[in-house]
Amino acid sequence: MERFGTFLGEASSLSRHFDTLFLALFILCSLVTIIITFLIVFFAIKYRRGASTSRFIIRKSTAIEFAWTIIPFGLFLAIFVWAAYFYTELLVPPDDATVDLDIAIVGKQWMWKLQHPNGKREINKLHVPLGKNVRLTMISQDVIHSFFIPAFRIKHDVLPGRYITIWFRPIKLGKYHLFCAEYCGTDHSRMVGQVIVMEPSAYAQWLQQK
Ligand SMILES: [Cu+2]
Repeated sequence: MERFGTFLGEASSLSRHFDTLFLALFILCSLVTIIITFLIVFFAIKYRRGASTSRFIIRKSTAIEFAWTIIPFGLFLAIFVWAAYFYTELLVPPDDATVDLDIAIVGKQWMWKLQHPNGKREINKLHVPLGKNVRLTMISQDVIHSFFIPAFRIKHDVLPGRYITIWFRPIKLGKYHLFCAEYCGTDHSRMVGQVIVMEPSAYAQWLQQK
């Protein structure tokens, strides 16, 4: 069963971490919104035209000023550090020696071209073995594209003239959407594909097929 709050399947080792981060950010922002909205409405009513409330007593509290500046700052800074940590996780595989599979990807208007280590190529389809660390080295042939697999929670811009490396470890068999997430021209909306997670033995067999 899917976890509450997630409408997408969690199909990679990083999915859950990004979901928790998103949930924390959502809750924090909701609290800030609720508190500020409440205060706006509360003061608008309290100091409405004609209200008998005194407008001349001004009490200053440095402690309160510091508290409402430093506490939210600290909370949002923590979210930033948390997000930066997992962004680094996405870019850097746990250890170079633990990469099981290297895939080379070229984005172009309007398709994804992918190549496996033995030279086998595919277009708009990516077959990967379950439970293995897959490293993607991506570049674009023309404009900026963005490689996006929602179920894996991985998305990264693919640029012309610069290699980008990200990685993932699929934890669930199945077929998943692959999108281009950066508007790249007329047929951007058709620049879609499929990621197929297979048992390692089935993948090995598939790799040998002509
Ligand atoms: Cu594109």
